[in-house]
Amino acid sequence: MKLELISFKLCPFAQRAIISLNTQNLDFKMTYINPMNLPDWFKQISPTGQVPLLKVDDKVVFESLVITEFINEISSHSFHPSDLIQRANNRSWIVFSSGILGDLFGIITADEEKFNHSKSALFTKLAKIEAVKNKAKFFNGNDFNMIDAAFAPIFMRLNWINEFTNNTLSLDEFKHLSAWSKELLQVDVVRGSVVEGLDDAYYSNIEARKGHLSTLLID
Ligand SMILES: N[C@@H](CCC(=O)N[C@@H](CS)C(=O)NCC(=O)O)C(=O)O
Repeated sequence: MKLELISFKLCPFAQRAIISLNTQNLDFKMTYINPMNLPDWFKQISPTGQVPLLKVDDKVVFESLVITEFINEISSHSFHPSDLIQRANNRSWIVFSSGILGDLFGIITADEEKFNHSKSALFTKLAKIEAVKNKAKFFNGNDFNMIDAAFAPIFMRLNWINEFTNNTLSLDEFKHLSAWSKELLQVDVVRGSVVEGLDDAYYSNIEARKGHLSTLLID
């Protein structure tokens, strides 16, 4: 089976797929395209016009959560917990995590009023995860699971935003999330899931969006 993942360098949804492919040790070709100049071949094969897309031989799988489930299904072992209720619960929180990426988009792009709205929506969601997260290293314990791959791109961006500003989105009030974030950001497959210098590209992206967050940037 030939796998090719198509994405933009900055896409957090695709980053989940990269982390999952590498966690499961699957060979794949990575193809980055430019969001400002989408190639015609991409427009022809992408039903939504969005990335990530996983090409599997001559078929296309889209939607990051479907892609990560597919990656798990073709792997020799599952990186979901084996308990069925725990697994369903993990999947629920994985879907929930996509809403956080929506809040982050608002935080990066919006004027002050919408920024405050997105920040408050983000913190409401973070508080709900804090309430269910325990002291374990990762979400379920010592094993790095799909849910960890789903949340890692979020924590990476929160960490960057806190570094680039005066801790605008500090996780200090969330003890378990802070510890989980720290663990996730040290994992090799997480660190290796972005191209070199992506933090700088993220900074430039915040600047270029000219939203409220760009006024909070420090050098
Ligand atoms: N629900 C989709 C969301 C993917 C998504 O929003 N991708 C962004 C890039 S990070 C995109 O392609 N944006 C371009 C567009 O919406 O036209 C998924 O989970 O894969």
